[in-house]
Amino acid sequence: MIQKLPLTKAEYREQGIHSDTLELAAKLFRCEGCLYLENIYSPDFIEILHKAYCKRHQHCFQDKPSNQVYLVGEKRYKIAIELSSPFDSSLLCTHPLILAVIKHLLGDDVILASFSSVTSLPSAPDQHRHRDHPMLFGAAIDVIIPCYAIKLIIPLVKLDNETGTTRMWPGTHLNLDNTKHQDSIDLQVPTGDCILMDYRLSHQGLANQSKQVRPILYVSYTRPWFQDFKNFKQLEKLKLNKKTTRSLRNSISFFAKCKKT
Ligand SMILES: O=C(O)CCC(=O)C(=O)O
Repeated sequence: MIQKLPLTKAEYREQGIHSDTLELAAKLFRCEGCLYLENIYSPDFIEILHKAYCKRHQHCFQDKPSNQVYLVGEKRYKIAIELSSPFDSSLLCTHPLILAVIKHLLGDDVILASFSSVTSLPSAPDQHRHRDHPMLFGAAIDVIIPCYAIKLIIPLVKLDNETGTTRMWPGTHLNLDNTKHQDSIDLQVPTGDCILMDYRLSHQGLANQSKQVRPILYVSYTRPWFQDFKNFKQLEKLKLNKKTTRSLRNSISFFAKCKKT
């Protein structure tokens, strides 16, 4: 079971989160390693992003992977996205509701670490089960320490049994051996909803049995000392221009030169 954070009408209207709700978010996230946020974006906004994404990256959607993608499974490509219109919207990396939760979980000095996407092509098979990053020490302390890196998952099409959802194993961020834990959940996610996931959580993209490509946006936030050295071997972590660099700086810290690792 992955809990939905119960946001009140006032919280949606005022785009701010009450301290009690933040406490609940922290409790649920600590226990499950993920948190479901409903109705964060309007489906119309997601459709604008979806159309722009497909137009921009159409040339990458080939069975033979191009050098602009990084393979994260068969027919499953990680693609860097330039933060230019419409991806320069402040709602993506610095959404007030999401950022309030993220700062509560990772601290006020949180870093925006990366902005990227994963697209599965039609007939992509199940991805391998994995965590997003090796544990820090490979020892018991890894599952005692608080979260240090979070991935925000924003699907650009609805995730269901046809397009393939992301299977998650709640609680595995607190298990050193992630293969032991068997109770998984396959979330059905309409457009507009999003999910926060601890980097340590075990998960797997499921097969795309539809005829359309299935893109998901990922925004990563980390504590300032953490460096993701696994996921950006050939890709830029943040593709910024001068305008987005300037506007982002007012809301969140980031490393201006996010080199490939
Ligand atoms: O395609 C998916 O659903 C999951 C992809 C993912 O989370 C990953 O590659 O780390």
